Amino acid sequence: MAKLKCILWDVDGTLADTERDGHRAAFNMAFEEAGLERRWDVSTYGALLAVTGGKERMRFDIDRGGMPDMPYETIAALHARKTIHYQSLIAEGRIPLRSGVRRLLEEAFAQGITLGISTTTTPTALDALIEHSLGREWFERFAVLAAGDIVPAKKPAPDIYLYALEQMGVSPEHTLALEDSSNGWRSAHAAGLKCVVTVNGYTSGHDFTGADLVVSELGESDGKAVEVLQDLHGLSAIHHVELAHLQAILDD
Ligand code: XBP
Ligand code: MG
Repeated sequence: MAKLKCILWDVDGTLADTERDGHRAAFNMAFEEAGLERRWDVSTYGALLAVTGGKERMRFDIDRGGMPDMPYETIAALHARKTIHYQSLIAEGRIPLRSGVRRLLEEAFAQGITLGISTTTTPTALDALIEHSLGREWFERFAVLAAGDIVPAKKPAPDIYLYALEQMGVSPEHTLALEDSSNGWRSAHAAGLKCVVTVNGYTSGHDFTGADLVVSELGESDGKAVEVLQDLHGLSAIHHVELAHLQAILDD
């Protein structure tokens, strides 16, 4: 019997390219509104993505002298405003799903594969993306929405994946993770999961040594062929990532 019973999806960078024009833009809006001079430009933000979690990212920037010091309560309040701005940007429909995401989600759902979310993002930011980019029916279709501060240690710690697995009652050997970053891949790997990585502009230079499959996109049958950047399972000639490929990776 096929091993694949569950797919756990990362959100930022995997479901959609939310970081540059979503999260980064929303942080800058919150900084401006609060009268702070700091702005995170595209390349600065790329470096800051080494730290997962928006509040943790701000603390990191403060500690390296990028922003004035402030107590946790101020960081949390600024971050709450950032999340509201992010929700508005998402509601405007500015950030589409990445290619192949809806196709694979729908095919897996139709085949009875358990689907879940495993992300460091704030739950209300995740809700906005589900509502406006995926569709409200997906609130019911995901078996678990594991997000944000629900676990104390964010990615690359395995905690959010372990939490999602426990909530769904599924074992790692029956589950595949979909990620876009090295922190995400390390988190999934540390939780004992096989992992397919779809890179983006911020993560294409990351180290994914040991990841099962690294591709430029999930892709579509009628689109251009995806670039296979790393492959451990004889999938180097694929045109786009299909459910059968994910099944083959788990069975291998
Ligand atoms: C995503 C993150 C998040 C977002 C911002 O990582 O690191 O911090 O950048 O979200 P991953 P919040 O895709 O690995 O989950 O500001 O809501 O924390
Ligand atoms: Mg990600």
